[in-house]
Amino acid sequence: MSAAGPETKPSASQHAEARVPDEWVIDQDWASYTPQEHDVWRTLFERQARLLPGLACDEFVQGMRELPITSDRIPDFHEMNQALRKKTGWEVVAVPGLVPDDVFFDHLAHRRFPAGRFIRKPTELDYLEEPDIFHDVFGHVPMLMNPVIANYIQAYGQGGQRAHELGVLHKLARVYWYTVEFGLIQQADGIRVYGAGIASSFTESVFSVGSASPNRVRFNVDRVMRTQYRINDFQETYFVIRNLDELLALADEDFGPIYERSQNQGDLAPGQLLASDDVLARGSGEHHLRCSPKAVRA
Ligand code: HBI
Ligand code: FE
Repeated sequence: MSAAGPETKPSASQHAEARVPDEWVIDQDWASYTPQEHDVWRTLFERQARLLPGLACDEFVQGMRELPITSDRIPDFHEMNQALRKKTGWEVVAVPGLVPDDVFFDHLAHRRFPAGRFIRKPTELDYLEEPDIFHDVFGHVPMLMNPVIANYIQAYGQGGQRAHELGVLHKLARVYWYTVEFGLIQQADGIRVYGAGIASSFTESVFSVGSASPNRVRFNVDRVMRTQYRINDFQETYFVIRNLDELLALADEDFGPIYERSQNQGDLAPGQLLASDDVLARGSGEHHLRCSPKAVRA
């Protein structure tokens, strides 16, 4: 995902000077979670664990199985990180909420996944503005147990700084959005979820795979880079990869020429389809017709 020519993954030491101060990292302070907060975790975990068989991809299920994450309490990062470090060399660090882009990228480039330490309130189980511990841990960490996703997300962190300098960060962010957050994958038994934004959402996990409303289009990085996305409603279009190795290839690809090609092509609205799209399912669009206009991230 470098923009400056083919590049193998740099070792952490090559990035040592670029390290940002640690002030955005906070102590998880696991002991201070209240019984009510553990209850919210349990509620979310139990309903999602019931739902995901048949919806989540095999790699997600496998990652979850190998992690010491259970319904009965909010995970302790120290404990969870032992399993994660051993498997892919990643670790989770606690942050207060959304962190600035450069800090976010620096963490990812060093295989540290920034996770909210707070958990949503019982009154807002289905919608929240900032990523909380349920989204970040339940949604993202199982996939970070997979070596391919582990490399892909690190490459995204490495590509972020470069994309920022080139003024094309929004384009890279779309690729992250439509893969790491809202990606679908083709499996032998059907289309399945690998994106964390979907996997951690009770309503969207059903919608993304089962509803007739959204488009499901074969993933194509040029196409995705031009596509705006919805930040506070279900996606109108999901992009489907054939297998995780597709992301591995993407991580090694030079994004420079892709950014350049995309300059001459306009942005696409979230629900728009192109003649050149490999459409797996053309959506009816009914969900978004019924809703009032919602925010679209250009
Ligand atoms: N911070 N904690 C946190 N989590 C995110 O997912 C996140 C962030 N800061 C910036 C950011 N994401 C995105 O805007 C980047 O992908 C561009
Ligand atoms: Fe996320």
